Amino acid sequence: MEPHKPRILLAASGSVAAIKFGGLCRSFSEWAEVRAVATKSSLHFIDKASIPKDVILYTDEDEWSSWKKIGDGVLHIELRKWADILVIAPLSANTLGKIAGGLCDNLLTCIVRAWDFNKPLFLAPAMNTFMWNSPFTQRHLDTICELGISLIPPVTKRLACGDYGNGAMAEPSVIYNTVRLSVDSRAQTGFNPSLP
Ligand code: PCO
Repeated sequence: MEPHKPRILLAASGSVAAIKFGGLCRSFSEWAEVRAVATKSSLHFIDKASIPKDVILYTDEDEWSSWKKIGDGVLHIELRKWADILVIAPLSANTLGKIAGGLCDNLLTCIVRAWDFNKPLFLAPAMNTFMWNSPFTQRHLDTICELGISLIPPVTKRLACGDYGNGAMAEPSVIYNTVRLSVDSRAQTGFNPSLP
């Protein structure tokens, strides 16, 4: 059987860097099968018209709309089973904290809470420098590191509020290349996303 294209679940949480989410979906969809998840606050920054037509965008509203009776699929579980890889870009300070604490109060954090950590999960944080430098960040990153999650570190540049500092989301090309390289190297070691 031909291995299928990698199934990438791309998610955005509530940071101004979500303005770049449509572009990220576009670049990934040229190589992989992409589905997208957006939190309520990320929708403030996402231009839905920038999401490619073949990429389904799921939001919290979709979580329970198709569930009617026992046995019907539950969206966060379906997406968790479907995806080979989860990429959260941007990852807000709030969603970082929730993931580190195991909280799950929306579609995205429920997917993470149900995640199979044998499958890659990439996080690209984006937040103000004061938040990035807060002692909470290191605590949360330590937890995330223990779980085997891969961090795509933020960069130093002009931020949404005009401040200059670390906390800006890594360039979309860096996010794309990091994920692509890791998938290609797993493929070389015999990993096949179409096998269980
Ligand atoms: C609020 N938050 C941020 C988010 C991180 N910033 C970035 C970049 C953008 C412009 O290139 C906003 C995408 O600076 O990722 O700034 C802080 S004041």
